[in-house]
Amino acid sequence: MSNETAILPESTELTDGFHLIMEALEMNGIDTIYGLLGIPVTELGRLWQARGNRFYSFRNEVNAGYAASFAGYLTKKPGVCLTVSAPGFLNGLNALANATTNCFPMILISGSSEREIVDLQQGDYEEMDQLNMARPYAKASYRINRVEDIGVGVARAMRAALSGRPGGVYLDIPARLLGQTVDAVEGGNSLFAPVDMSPAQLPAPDAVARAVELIKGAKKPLILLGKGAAYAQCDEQIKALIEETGIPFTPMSMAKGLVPDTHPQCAAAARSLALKESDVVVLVGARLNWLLSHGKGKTWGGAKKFVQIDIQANEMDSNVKIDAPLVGDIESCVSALRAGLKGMATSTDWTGALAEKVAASKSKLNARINTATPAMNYANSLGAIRDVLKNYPDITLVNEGANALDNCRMIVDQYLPRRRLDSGTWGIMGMGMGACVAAASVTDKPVVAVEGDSAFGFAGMELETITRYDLPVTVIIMNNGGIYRGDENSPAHQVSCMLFNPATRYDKMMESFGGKGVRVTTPEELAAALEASIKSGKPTLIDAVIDPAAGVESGRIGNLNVVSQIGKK
Ligand code: FYN
Ligand code: ADP
Ligand code: MG
Repeated sequence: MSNETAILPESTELTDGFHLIMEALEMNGIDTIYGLLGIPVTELGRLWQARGNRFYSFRNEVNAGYAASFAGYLTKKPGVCLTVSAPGFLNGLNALANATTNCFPMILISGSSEREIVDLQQGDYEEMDQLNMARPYAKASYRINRVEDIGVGVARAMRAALSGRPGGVYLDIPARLLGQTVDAVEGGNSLFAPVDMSPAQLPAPDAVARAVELIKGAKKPLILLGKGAAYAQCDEQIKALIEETGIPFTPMSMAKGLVPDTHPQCAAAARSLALKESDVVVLVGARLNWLLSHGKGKTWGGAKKFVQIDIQANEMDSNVKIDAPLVGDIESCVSALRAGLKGMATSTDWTGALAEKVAASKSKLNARINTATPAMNYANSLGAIRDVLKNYPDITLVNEGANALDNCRMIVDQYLPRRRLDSGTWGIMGMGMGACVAAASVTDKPVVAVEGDSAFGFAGMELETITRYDLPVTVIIMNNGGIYRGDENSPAHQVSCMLFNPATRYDKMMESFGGKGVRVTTPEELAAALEASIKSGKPTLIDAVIDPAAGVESGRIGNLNVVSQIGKK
């Protein structure tokens, strides 16, 4: 170090790791960081804000990480999360793993302890080999050791998060790097913005021809839209493909609204029939994972051919044979399909059968929604929410829980792309409050979260974050007093492991942070409170008391649960 200082002329201006990291992020279009500060990154947060950038400071890193990942999904730009070392890093890593699983672009930046002490396991402050711990859970992991490598380190993180299949990237920042100095001009020159970070990837012409032939020959084609299609931001192309071919479509949960749920070709309300009876299924940015019964079994009925559009070549055949793989970016693939399918029409026998089922399912569901019950249930409370939200199509809906998730997905229609954020590929609980902050920070528009009371509990303290930033967020708690249900019998001298304290007042919790809290017990009260909170643009929590007996074990995925038969009569 002393040598380096000696060769610098006295008048040379210096910069340091703190400033170069901030400049590199700014150069890459990052203006917002979600995080939680402490040793050794505190000063980075302060300096970041002092430069006029935004910092959303959370109460637990996992929620900051979820916010970053959903911001990444919404903007097609990596969401950045900043944490302290070891425990802070581990909390953030949870969200990074979820981002990678969901194909959301995110960068987790964590401060870390001194390498020479960590590597000899000499017991440093928050000692942990973070880089290696992150590796299995991230799309890529890098450490920047030298101040002159900050430009290339940030560029690599950006490109790894965005290119091909998006994912989570870990960037390890040793404490010492932040304070390292370098000549300011030299440092500035080492930074750059990478060119074309998610380049178009055109599908091969023979792959397009194969897919076109298969789709043209189909008697009962179906398009399945996944959140990859929503992420791709080629909404008009996708709508045009659907409308020009007349093929019915069904959206995966976060693809709802990419084409409106009320579109005449939407077969969501005939989902089982559509999956079972279709003969050619075109997967657009959707994986044949557990959410689609791995493409086999009784969900899918008889013989089926699959066309799959995905940027990740080895996604093909992951569960069943893909008859026409289309490897490329969704916009290029969909536009190639449109050209090849010009003039195609879909059999009205097929579309008519689906439309009939859609109408029947909708009228059955409406009958449930319109049935008054002594205590609110999921159907009539969510029906009230649906009727309010249809007048605010631009609102982002955040949704998690088990029954709260499944019923809300079924009942509440979406009209615009990327307006629904939920538990995603892993079916996680706890993403809701982070997603609310992400949506509010990205859109500057109202956000409504429909939360199971259990799911909300994972991140309840972030109500303070929401009120501190005065975000236009309404959190609705579907409060049935327990996990799945609130009426489970407790064993002698114990409280059931599935129950919560029935005295809980979530509305008062919100009031304690200075937000508005409302408790409602009827669909009418719920609708009025929601309407008022959206209009107010103020942080609000609606504690919606529903029947403790409402809800079923594991929601609609009870088939995945394992139950002991031993000792059962
Ligand atoms: C859908 N449906 C409707 C409508 N929309 N009926 C009437 N009107 C409307 N608008 C019907 C649809 O046809 C289905 O009936 C049913 O409602 C459910 O629709 P959904 O939700 O699309 O279908 P399904 O089978 O539940 O979807 C499978 C799934 C989904 C796995 C993709 O359940 C899902 O995303 N689950 C995530 C669960 C999760 O992550 N939980 C968190 C962990 S909970 P039929 O056609 O008659 O079948 C831990 O315990
Ligand atoms: P869902 O849960 O809605 O079914 P998934 O997360 O399973 O959606 O699938 C999303 C898929 O979309 C991933 O396989 C991912 O590789 C793919 N994907 C994401 N962005 C693009 C893109 N721009 N072009 C092509 N494929 C993409
Ligand atoms: Mg509950």
